[in-house]
Amino acid sequence: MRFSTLALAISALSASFVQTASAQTTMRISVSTAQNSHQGVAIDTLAKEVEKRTNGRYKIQTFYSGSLGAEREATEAVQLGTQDLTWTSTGPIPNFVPETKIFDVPFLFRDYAHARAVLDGPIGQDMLKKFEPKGFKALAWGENGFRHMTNNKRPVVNPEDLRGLKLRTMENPVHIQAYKGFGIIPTPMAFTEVFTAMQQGTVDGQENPLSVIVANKFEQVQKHLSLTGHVYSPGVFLMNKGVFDKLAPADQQAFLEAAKVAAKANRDRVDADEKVAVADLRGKGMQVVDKIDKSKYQTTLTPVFAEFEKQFGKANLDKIRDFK
Ligand code: EAX
Repeated sequence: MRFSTLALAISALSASFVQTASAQTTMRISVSTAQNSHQGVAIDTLAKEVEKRTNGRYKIQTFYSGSLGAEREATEAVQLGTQDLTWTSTGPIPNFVPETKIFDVPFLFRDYAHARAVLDGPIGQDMLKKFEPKGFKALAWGENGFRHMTNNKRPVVNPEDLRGLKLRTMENPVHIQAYKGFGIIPTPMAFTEVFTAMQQGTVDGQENPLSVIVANKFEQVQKHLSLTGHVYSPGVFLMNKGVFDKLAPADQQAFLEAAKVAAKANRDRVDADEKVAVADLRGKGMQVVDKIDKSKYQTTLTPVFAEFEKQFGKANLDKIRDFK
């Protein structure tokens, strides 16, 4: 073989190798709770599905327990582009996309079927678009779950039992406003500090879905759980918009489809957790109040709901409440 042909063959081969090597991109994603959880399943499934659908050209490294920062920091990092992706609850999101606040109104969603239908329907899909001007591509809604109250002071049966409790809240203005309506002393703080705060008695308690309570072993530092289900907590898969926009159209589709599969795995894990969580937590020594008259809690919040109707528009709240 003439030298020049051999040289051409070698350069073509090395070019294709460089192309293959450079085509492999590694991204990072994080959640604020342990891997063995509904949030861990969400990002593990996303990583698996993206790698499969892009034939290994995109790998996603997964980080748990807030190791890349709590939800607010991780969301900021994704917005800045120093982190490619995160899965977060909507806790800190009103600080980035204020329109999402409406989803954090207590007792807005009837049950899981209702919440999922709203988020996967036109209302929720339109809301995902509102992330884009803020530098995010919101790939899909995930799920954190209906939130319940825990504390170390006393059983909470009626809303009056909440009065004076110092509870950690997410850094979410809607939650803080509502919990004040119960007479709670809200103490906003990043999730990564919550376990220690309860252990040291800095706060009397917190509120979170059963999946979070179980995954983070809160029964070790909390005596009382009340199944208030006072608010639904959506999750969301966020990607830096610039990174997403640079993807080839087929890869953008791959990320979006992967996120849909991951959202289903995330929700399935919440369903599975909720079947066993109460018995599990009782077995580990928590006192669980499972007969809660939600109408009493809603009545207590009447003045706050009047505020929310002014803030969000009664029609917009009713559109969500009445969505079938
Ligand atoms: O992992 O900060 C919170 O309470 C959120 O529910 C978070 O997703 C817990």
